[in-house]
Amino acid sequence: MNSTLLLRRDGPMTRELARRRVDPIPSQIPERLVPDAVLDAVCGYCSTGCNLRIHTREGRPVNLTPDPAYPVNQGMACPKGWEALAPLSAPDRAVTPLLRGSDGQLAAVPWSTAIAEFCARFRDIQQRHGPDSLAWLGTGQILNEELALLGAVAKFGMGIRHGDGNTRQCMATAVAAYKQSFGFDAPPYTYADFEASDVIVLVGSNLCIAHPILWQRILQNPGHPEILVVDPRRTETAAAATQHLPVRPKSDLSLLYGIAHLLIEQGRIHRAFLEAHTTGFEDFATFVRRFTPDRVAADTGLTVGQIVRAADTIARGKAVSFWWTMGVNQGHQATRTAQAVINLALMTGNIGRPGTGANSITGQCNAMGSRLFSNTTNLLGGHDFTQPAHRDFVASALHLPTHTIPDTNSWAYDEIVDAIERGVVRGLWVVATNGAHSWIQQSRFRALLQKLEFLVVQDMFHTTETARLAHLVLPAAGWGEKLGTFINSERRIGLVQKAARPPGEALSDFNIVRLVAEGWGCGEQFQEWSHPEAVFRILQRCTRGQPCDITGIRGYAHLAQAGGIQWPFPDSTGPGAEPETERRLFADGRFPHADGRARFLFEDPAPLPEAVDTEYPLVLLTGRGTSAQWHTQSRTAKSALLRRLHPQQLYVEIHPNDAHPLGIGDRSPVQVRSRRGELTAMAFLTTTVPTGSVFLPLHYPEVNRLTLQVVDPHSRQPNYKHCAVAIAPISPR
Ligand SMILES: Nc1nc2c(c(=O)[nH]1)N[C@H]1C(S)=C(S)[C@@H](COP(=O)(O)OP(=O)(O)OC[C@H]3O[C@@H](n4cnc5c(=O)[nH]c(N)nc54)[C@H](O)[C@@H]3O)O[C@H]1N2
Ligand SMILES: Nc1nc2c(c(=O)[nH]1)N[C@H]1C(S)=C(S)[C@@H](COP(=O)(O)OP(=O)(O)OC[C@H]3O[C@@H](n4cnc5c(=O)[nH]c(N)nc54)[C@H](O)[C@@H]3O)O[C@H]1N2
Ligand code: SF4
Ligand SMILES: [Mo]
Repeated sequence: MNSTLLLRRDGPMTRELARRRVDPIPSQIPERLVPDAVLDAVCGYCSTGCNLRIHTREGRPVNLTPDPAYPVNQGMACPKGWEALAPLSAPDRAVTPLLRGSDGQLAAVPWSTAIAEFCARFRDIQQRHGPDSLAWLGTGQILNEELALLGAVAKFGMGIRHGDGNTRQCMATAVAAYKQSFGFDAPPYTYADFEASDVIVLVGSNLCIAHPILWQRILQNPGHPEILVVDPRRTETAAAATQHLPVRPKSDLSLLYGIAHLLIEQGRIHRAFLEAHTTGFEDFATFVRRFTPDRVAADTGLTVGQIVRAADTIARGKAVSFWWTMGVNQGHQATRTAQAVINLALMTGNIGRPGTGANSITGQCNAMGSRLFSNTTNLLGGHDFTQPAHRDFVASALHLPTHTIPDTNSWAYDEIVDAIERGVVRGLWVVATNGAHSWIQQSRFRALLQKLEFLVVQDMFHTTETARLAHLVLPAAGWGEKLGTFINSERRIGLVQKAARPPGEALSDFNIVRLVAEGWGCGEQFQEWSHPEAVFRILQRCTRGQPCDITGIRGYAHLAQAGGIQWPFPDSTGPGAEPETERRLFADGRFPHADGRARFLFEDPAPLPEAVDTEYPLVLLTGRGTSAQWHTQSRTAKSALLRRLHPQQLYVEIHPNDAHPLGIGDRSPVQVRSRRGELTAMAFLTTTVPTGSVFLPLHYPEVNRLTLQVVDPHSRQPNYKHCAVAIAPISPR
């Protein structure tokens, strides 16, 4: 933290904060701005985790040059990365705290008033309504040190029991699937696996658009691999595949079980691996017998030939890697679908070797960090709130008494939402997520946000759909304006340096949370959490002995010099040891479950929560639209260049065979309706969507008016990829 800057900016509270500052080991990476510098920073958009070196002149960022030596992106970047500096100077940056007055308007207030009001209102709610009456919603888009401080202060300091984040919308399924199957949330791969596979299977993943640099890594594969894409739409990725399997939406379970059945029937499985390293295979083999090619063809809409060819390709592969993203994670049976992918990798022995793996590709820049350190679903360091030994361990790593650590899990995002409806949750603190746009079944969610007694929104911009509903807006610094670390999809911890001063009175999330802790009166508990690198050391301690042990990292300078370091990297590796640049998990076939074995988990396909009918005859698919748009567009819409790379108006993709009978022409206005709401869009006629389905990109604020809050029972992740809609032309007046 730059305490002098804080001191200048604010009054006695921050002076107190600065006085208490204790930093036992001086940081080697300065947080102070250096006038002319080249600073390493991992990109703040997607989980690929590209390096974008930031050049500064006279203390201001002027340019970016991705480092060709960085193992992830090798000097490449996608449009969002190249334009990463643009949002920093946007005119709608939140530059002072804003408090809603008795006239209903948001007005600028000093930090001291904002923090005092926040704490007074939250404490009042907590005293009147008990410990379940407050909650926070965090994110996979702030630094590890920030999300850890937020989770620790909220849970251990302020006694807020329930915290979740936008990672629930995104990665919760992968977390649940890995934990149940492997015993720990452990994506096993390294990006070099894209280049070492001879068969690459992508399930519900549009890499070309959502992870363009990972797609580049596939293109660098010298072996011209077979690429199988399972996606109802002929996406940019599917169009480039050697086999596109256009499954009926949400029929993946049947396909994956059907492929398993063929492999077993033909004896093309890895018996020795199954016997040595897994449990439950025999039951699984019995279970999948009912998924005959004919049944699977009927369930998925594929031909028997397509299914048999896919199984044959997988069986012939010497190094087969299986990858999945939101087409799997967002579904009513998402966890079992992810596990059906994992099962295929296990039964064919495609794990732990180069070019293999059951690989969930992450979404946001620090979703992996939030999985380990946000204190929401896991206790710090991948621990479990409900296990006394874990609580004791973390308490001693934090030098806190064990009783400050709750012994129950938080409610999940959807449960927090339901608790607002029941009048139980009355105060909500939202950090770096824009739920009023991105959460499912939007009209209900927005109405519930308005029901809250006190809504605090901490964001870079005061104009987001969620910030507009807040009682208090706290202005946050963004990527490039603060120091800390992210963890990318392949478990690589990378450094993000500070290259710009936040505008006006905006502060880093780190400093905002420290102010809240002081205002609440629990600052004393977090004295050691004085500076990002000091927090990094605390987090390292919390990982000791875990599968994600990172005690061997020798500070931020080590991360910068090594080109990021993948977990695990325990100090037992040896003093002064250097990590290998690319590392994968499970080379020895040992999984983190107590018996060292991976589990086969499976379940019968369940009926769709909202099947199409005559009134709502089409399936709505939603997802990423272009590589130039990020989620709710609070950042990407600020770049004039990026705005030229995508349609300005909401569009709906529809097959000509569905459009023509309804009298819908290309580029004509249409109304799309579901049982929850309606929106207007421009029809985009294309054969890339299958008949019977339409596609809407999530980047436009209206889209979630249509979606239905259905969650997977294991992960509680919402199903953004299936509901029933109707579409009609809007006749020109
Ligand atoms: N440009 C850009 N890149 C991003 C993001 C962004 O907003 N913009 N967001 C980032 C984040 S947080 C995430 S989580 C990732 C998401 O990355 P992806 O998951 O690749 O993106 P989506 O478009 O949400 O979904 C992928 C595909 O799932 C398909 N799908 C829908 N239903 C089904 C189904 O039932 N079965 C199968 N097999 N497929 C189905 C959709 O047609 C879609 O093409 O992207 C990250 N990268
Ligand atoms: N229909 C549909 N809806 C979806 C999806 C889908 O496929 N279909 N996908 C879901 C998925 S996978 C995801 S991940 C979510 C994403 O949903 P959100 O998290 O709501 O989307 P973002 O636009 O990324 O919101 C991040 C917010 O944080 C702010 N911000 C950025 N950096 C900082 C910072 O450093 N500090 C602070 N305090 N604020 C910051 C931004 O201005 C922005 O308002 O959307 C989900 N919603
Ligand atoms: S691929 Fe992802 S991490 Fe790389 S530059 Fe683009 S948005 Fe950033
Ligand atoms: Mo995501």
